[in-house]
Amino acid sequence: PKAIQLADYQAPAYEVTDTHLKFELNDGYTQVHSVLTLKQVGDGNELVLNGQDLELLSIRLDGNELTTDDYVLGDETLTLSGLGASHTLEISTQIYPEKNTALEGLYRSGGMYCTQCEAEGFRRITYYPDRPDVMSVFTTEIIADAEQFPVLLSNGNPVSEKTEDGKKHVVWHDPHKKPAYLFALVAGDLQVRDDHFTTCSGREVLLRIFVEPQNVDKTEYALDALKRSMRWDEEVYGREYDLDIFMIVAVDDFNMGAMENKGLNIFNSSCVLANPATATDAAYQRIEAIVAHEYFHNWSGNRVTCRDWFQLSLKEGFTVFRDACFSADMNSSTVKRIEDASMLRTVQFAEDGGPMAHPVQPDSYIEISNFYTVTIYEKGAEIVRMLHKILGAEGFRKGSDLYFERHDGQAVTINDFVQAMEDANGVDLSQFRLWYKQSGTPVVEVLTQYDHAAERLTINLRQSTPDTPGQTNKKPLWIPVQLGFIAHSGEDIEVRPDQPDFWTEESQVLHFREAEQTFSFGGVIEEPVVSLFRDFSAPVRINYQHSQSALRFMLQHDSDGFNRWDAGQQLMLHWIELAEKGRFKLVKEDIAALHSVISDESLDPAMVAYLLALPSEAYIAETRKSYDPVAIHNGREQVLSEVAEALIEDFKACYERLNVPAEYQPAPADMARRSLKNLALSYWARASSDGIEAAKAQFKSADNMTDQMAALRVLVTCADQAEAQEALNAFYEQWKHDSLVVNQWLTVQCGSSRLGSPDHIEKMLEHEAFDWRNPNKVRSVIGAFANQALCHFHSENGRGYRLLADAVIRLNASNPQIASRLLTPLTRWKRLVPSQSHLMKAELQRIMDSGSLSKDVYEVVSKSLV
Ligand code: BAL
Ligand code: ZN
Repeated sequence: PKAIQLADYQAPAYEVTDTHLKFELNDGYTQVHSVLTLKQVGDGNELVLNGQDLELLSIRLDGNELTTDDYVLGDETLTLSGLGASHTLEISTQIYPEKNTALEGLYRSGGMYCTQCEAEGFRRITYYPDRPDVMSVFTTEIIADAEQFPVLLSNGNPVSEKTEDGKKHVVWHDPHKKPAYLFALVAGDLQVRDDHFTTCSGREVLLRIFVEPQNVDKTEYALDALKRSMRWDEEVYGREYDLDIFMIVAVDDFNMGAMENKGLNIFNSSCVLANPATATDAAYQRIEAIVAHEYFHNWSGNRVTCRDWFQLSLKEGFTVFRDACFSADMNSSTVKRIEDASMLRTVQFAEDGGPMAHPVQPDSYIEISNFYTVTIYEKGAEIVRMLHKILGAEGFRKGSDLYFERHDGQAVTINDFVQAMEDANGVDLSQFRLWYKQSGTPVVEVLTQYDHAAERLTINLRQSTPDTPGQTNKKPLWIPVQLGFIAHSGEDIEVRPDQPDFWTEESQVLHFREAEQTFSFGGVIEEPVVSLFRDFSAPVRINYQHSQSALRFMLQHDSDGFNRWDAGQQLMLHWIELAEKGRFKLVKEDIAALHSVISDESLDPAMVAYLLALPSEAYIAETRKSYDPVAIHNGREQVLSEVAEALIEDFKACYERLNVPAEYQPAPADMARRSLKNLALSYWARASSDGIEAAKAQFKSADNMTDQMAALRVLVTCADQAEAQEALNAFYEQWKHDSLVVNQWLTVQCGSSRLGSPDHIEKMLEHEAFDWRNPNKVRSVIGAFANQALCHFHSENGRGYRLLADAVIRLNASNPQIASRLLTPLTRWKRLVPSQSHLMKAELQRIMDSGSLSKDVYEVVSKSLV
């Protein structure tokens, strides 16, 4: 397969001003008739249409039927040459949604039809210029059996509806120009929950969530989150919704989390359905964030879209930043920041240091589906966040206003976004643009020196970015360093650099812009603890050795919640390293620091839960140049047990204090209480049989999934094997009718470092609840195993790797996107200890040799083997 290059971008010769689609959904096959109004807008008289797995029935140009002499039909294109200024092109194709297991284009999920067109799914529906810079006004007619498919949906507003001879016909019209990737169609026997929203200018919008009948009682929270998102986007960005109707549909078989199709968002049911009995607090928070994310795309993605797929982060990075700020406003902003930064440091740093490392604006790809990555999304969001820090809230808003005003209705580039920020604020962001072009995680080395006599502190900063595939000799970046000085009293003292040009008072940010810079600060009357990169102000690795006592001090006193948490993480990383060397003993100062955190009732309980949680095995691995996953697991387990034993009375008391009867509410304060309660339970149960009994009691009596699942996880982790299995069996009996709950049940065991052995995984692949066609099931079993049950996945005999490779080979044929995503853990082979590394590489090679690979899998495997 050939790589596509950003440098080869050419504007289209023709635009499609209007697109009329007619879908006839029949049992076993679907016919699609399109009428495209073409207008020449660029150089050339050639029109290239994309098409994949289509049966071409007929093609007419300006009413005349064309023969095979009139066009060139390639493997994945249909080309017409010698065209004039304007034409009408009519095409009929036949497709087979029932056989579509890739879940791209039009497919069947259970009893319904649905679509997924981003990035290049529309070409599996009909021949079309399937590229985001071709924006068209769509009218869609759907014809289907009235009894089986009473609900027929597409983008925009409904125009007409009738039933004739047992067939239902509906027409939808979307007045807003859009690229084909935002097209959507749904047909099914669905129930709807309705609500209304009055926009800031007083327009009434009908809000509708369509679900299968058994799920109507799981729609309230998403609707509520939608209304909050709509209001927030008006208040924070001045963005109003622009159609009379906004629809969400829940679908069980879905490759992604959700999709922002204009006016008709389609969601993976796991990212939208919730009620207290079946969804955990984490699921509620995920739903709130994803509903907001998809809604925010209406402006950042749909009204202003991407010129080409190299610009994917234009909409994704910006929209992730927007949804993160929304979630921060709805909940605890510090906790949200900890969660996001922790994920970035674990997953994105690993990607950025591996064979698939790519810039936030890549310059080439083989399969664009492989680039829906944490780099494009989360690192992209961090870049937007840095702009926000550099420009300030007001300056950033001026920039976003200009961006939306200037580019509404256009398909644009990342550079257009930065240009709007630049023009609105009169700043030069040329150097800042490098963040989009250079891959790899920058490393910042920090040296501090305090001169007591001169009352002066100096900070020396040096930056470098490691080589990554295809990139060497990187230039210095503009790195915002949010900074604080903490006095012995625990209070912050004023930060006043001698170089005011490099300092923004509003955000307390130092602008670090050269390979090496030294900043000095006068009037510092005592040696402070230096709190660097507060709020995780830049996505970099920091090399700065705080002493153990400084870390304990920060854990108790840093006014910046993120750094307070991070200080604890650094302490714990050190403990785990010592434990791996057989030299760990929790000292009384550590116990005192943890005790002061757990007993501080003035703190947000959700924050306390994070402060007391050890770094994940995946993050620990990410901090090492080379790692032994089993040693990490054992070291971490030892530290967990010592902490549990040392603070057993604290954990017990904390659990008992917070385990109060209360009606379940998915509200921030209640979620925070449950998170600390369940963390305390997990430590208590590790250290005592009373804790296990408390978990059993909670498992039996819980009236909400957060508490029930937390108790089950504790039993799976700490109870003896028979008791753990008994709880799992009881849980399955209780919930086997609910597929989303069953997924959680699969995850808790397949991701368990106790139960998730290769034998167990193979058993679960044969279980009645498992289904290879459903991506959520695959993720719950194989994804959980390979990403969470690390000591089993990395078993010495290589069986874990073999199991994953077998799954990838199997899915390569049916669902390449999922196959390629599952592969990620195997791409890390170079960082593992040699004994594991060569076993992993051998499995990658076996995949490579296994026969006809999809572009998706080929790209990841071939780049990983280099
Ligand atoms: N655009 C694909 C799904 C999402 O990022 O919203
Ligand atoms: Zn998105």
